[in-house]
Amino acid sequence: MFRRPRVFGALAGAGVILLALLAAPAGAQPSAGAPPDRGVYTVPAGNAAARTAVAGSGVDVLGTRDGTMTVVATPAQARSLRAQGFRLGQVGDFDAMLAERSGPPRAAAAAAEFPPGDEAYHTYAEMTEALRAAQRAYPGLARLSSVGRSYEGRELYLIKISDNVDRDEAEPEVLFTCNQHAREHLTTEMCLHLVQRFTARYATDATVRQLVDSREIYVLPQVNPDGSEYDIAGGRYKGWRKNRQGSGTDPNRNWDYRWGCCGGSSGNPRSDTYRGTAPFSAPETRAVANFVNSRVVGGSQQITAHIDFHTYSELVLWPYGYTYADTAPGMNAEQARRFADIGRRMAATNGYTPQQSSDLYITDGSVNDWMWGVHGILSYTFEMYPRTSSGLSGFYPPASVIPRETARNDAAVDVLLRAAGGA
Ligand code: 0X9
Ligand code: CA
Ligand code: CA
Ligand code: ZN
Repeated sequence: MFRRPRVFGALAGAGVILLALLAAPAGAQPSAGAPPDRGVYTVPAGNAAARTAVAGSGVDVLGTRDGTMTVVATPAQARSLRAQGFRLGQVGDFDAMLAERSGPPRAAAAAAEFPPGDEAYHTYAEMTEALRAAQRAYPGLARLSSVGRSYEGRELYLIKISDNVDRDEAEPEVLFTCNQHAREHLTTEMCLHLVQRFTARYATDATVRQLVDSREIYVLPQVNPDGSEYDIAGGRYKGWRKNRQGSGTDPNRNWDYRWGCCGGSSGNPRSDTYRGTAPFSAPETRAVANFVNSRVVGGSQQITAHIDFHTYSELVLWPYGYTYADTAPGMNAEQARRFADIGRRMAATNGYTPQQSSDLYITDGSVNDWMWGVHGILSYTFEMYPRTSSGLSGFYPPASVIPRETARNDAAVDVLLRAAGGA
């Protein structure tokens, strides 16, 4: 099933450019393709329409909590928001904050790795090895495959966990996806924690055993491995969100349901919410969608529930994202109530705040809208730890929080796995 990655010629070329970047003083070079002198700001925006206006202005929204957004803006974007009446509070300089969080520059020749102190986070190679190890240790429970390749040619690994894992049994199927957004590294750890928990604890934990025996669990730890590797290349964080196709497509604006419909994405390739040239123009979203499409068996979708993990803000979000309305085509009042009910039950276990995703701001072309709108899959977004942050550090919490913040979602995940059976 596995072919050898063939990207690394191209990557070696990119490495030369990186070397040139690293030769410059730390913080002097903006991220490739990004405008210089970007500032991190807080922006009070007390209602969803105001937040949609801020998100739609082209700034990079880092997090949203209690009516205050944290954004990265160019001087022109900051001026324009102020001219619209928004009160911006300057938190710091984007590149200076990244340089500070990354620590002293490392030898450019070093292999891809997280900055010193953050090595417990998994690189793509380490994530791959962790999945292979799970399959080796639990061959009857875990089966590794790939749904396709990223733009730069990396395998998009998928691991299935169930009893009789090699058989397609008549059990509700549940999908967990992580790392659509490159810099949201804690989510990769979340997916790897799920793999660990549902394999290593199978023999001793009755809850785990009952869930694994009665469900077919699919975990896809890195939807956007190119972006994720780029974000840590050279041991220096770049605050990168998108994939690495051209100047980058936001995977979570590229799904083929009401794509680009409603002011919840950008048509500007430089924007951090660029929706791409067409629905599923990103190979990563196309590949995940092909996998989900392939789970329609005998006319019925086998996957009944899904969580897409993001950071940060500690939220449980449900569709639709493209409209403020609670009900819309494909979402009647009873279905909206079910989303809210299960969303609230999950949030009660982890202390997150439950809401319809458009209560945050409008997003179009997001994964949840496609999963539900096209396939009727009960699909949620979790925005993980931290609850608030004064800037980029929200994406780069210390590795010491990984065990606590991933285990924090165990009970919520179990609620969803049970709900996947119709409960
Ligand atoms: O904007 C996003 O894509 C997500 N937030 S993030 O800060 N991680 O980028 C929120 C997506 C929620 N929207 C839907 N679920 N529709
Ligand atoms: Ca099974
Ligand atoms: Ca099945
Ligand atoms: Zn995200």
